[in-house]
Amino acid sequence: MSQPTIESILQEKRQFEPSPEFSQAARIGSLEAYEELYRKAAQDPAAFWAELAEQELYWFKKWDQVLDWQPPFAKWFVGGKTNISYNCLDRHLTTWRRNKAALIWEGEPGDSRTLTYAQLHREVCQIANVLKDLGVKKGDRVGIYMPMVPEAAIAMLACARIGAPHTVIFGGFSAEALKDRLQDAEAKLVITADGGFRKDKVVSLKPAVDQALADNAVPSVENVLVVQRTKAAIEMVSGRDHWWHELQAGASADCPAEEMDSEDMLFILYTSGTTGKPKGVVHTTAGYNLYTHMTYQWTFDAKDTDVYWCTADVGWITGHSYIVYGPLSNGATSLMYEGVPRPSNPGCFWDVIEKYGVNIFYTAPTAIRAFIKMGEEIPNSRDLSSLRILGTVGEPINPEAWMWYHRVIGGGRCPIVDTWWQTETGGFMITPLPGAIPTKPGSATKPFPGILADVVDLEGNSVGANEGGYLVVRHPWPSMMRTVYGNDERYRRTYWEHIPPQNGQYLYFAGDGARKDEDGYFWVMGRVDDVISVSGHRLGTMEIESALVSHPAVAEAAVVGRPDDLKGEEVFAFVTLEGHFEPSDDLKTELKQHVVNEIGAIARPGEIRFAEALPKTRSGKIIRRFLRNLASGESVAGDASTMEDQSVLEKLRQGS
Ligand code: 7RM
Repeated sequence: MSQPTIESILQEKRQFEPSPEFSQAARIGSLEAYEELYRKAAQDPAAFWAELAEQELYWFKKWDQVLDWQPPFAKWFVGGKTNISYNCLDRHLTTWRRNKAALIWEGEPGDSRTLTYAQLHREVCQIANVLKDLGVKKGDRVGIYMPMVPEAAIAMLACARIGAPHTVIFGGFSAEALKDRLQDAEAKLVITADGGFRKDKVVSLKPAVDQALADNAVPSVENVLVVQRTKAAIEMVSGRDHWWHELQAGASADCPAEEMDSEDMLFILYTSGTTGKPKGVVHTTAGYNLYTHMTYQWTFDAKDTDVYWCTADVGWITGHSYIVYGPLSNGATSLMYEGVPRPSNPGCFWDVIEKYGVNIFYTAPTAIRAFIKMGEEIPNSRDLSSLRILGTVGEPINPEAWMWYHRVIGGGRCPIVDTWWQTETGGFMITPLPGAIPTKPGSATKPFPGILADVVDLEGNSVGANEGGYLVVRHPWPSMMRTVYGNDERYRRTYWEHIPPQNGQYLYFAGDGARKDEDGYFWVMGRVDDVISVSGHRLGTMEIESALVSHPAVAEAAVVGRPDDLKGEEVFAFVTLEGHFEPSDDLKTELKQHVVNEIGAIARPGEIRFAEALPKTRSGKIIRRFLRNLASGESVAGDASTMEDQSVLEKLRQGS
């Protein structure tokens, strides 16, 4: 029931049409309307985006040039001046939305808070002034390491307001991982909290910041701003650390939004790739604003009365684009929840939907699979009738999980938008528009207007219907990443040269395998590189391997994903030891904990297997294909003749 196989989805023939009532009330209400939009956009993408940019965003100054494309480097709305914090806040204040709920927050131990647009604006302005008082200037990077509290969104918007790019680091990352990212970004200030509540426990955050900054490891950081959430006893370093609430209390609520160039950096977000170090994905101001605005509006068929809930953490791109920027730019009501489903509270999601009358619910397949296990009596006993659209993201959804979601959560009446996209793409790339595109369980359906997606071979030629290939995009789009922070070459290599450009035609290589069926529907099959997905969290196998070999006992490590019913994939590590270390269960436990310390709990190996040697080619490359087979208990497939030492496989099979 974990990852879909080609065979299983090739047989998937079910199709679900939106109801006539739904389509009638929808922004894009028929397949013809979608196709017309798509055609118009594909003919002249720049003109299409320019028209929307004019209609949908506020500009201090209009752009001179819509698109400047010097492959693989794109600039959108060149010469324009705008500010995403202004578009998310200020422009709503002169409308009836002034007193509309912008953020509804449900905290873990039962506390909750609602911030109207006027209230959110006020707090953002205050914190923006606090940042300025602490010496943060336009262009300075600010690290944000927070639990799921409104202050996380406030911090992001405050940074955007003064033009200080933020880099949000997921609160589940360890001090080591935090340090790496703060160093790479050369952050000037860090915003954190004493801790947060996670799965019935208080988790600490500030001590990890202290540890990351110890011994002046990140010399660029001058100040730390600390939100009081758990009231746990923490150390405050005098002169460096400041309480958020204390500084906020003395701060003016008057802080005009900085006039940003369209291409000024809005944020860096680190994500895993094939090689060791995470990449700092760079997004800029105007294009990202426009694209997350439009994709939120059309994909979730935004109505002003909606309560919208995305269950992601703000530490991931989904939280950036679809908890904070996309919804708020549209003047929506965005719900933020601190909790996660767990055995002690298996109904918590449905309670939140019932309590707030959530209309649009956006979550991940891994969560849906966990709910299936817990039984449908739990959601069946809650009132979920407010729901009108369901969404899914993060990994391929297997048709069974899709059907369960549709039937049990959606009551058979809610369109499911299966949104394929990435940290790098900024916003939804392939997704149904719910009033227009009939859905098929397991398919993300069709590209968003303006997105020239395709499935190709390694030469960049489109493959035929139902043939597997690589998912690519043939034309730049407004929210595409601009570069890898500080590393243009890595950007070029990773995304634009994997499939060599031909006659100056560059293809964006997403790293996913896919096929297109006879109706032009996309079926995303998963990563084709060494990136694995554990509970929808993206992890590079190299990162985990580096963490393992940094332990004195480990000589060599190879990490693969093992299919898992609940998590999609689980981390499975093969490890060879340094001569004087003996395999033992204690050592396994120690190594697992070591990975947690180096990266964070999301990367904890589910299993470690000690080996005398790893299977390698004659040129010394680890043959992961074999290890994947071994990890999933399958027989080793394919040709083992390139292997240097044939006895290695046999020993691995018998290994403990
Ligand atoms: C938004 C996000 C990106 C990777 C991507 C895919 C996988 C995401 C879907 C999906 C199939 C989907 N950003 N992925 N959404 N696969 N169907 N609807 O997840 O940067 O963290 O990950 O996630 O492999 O390349 S991410």
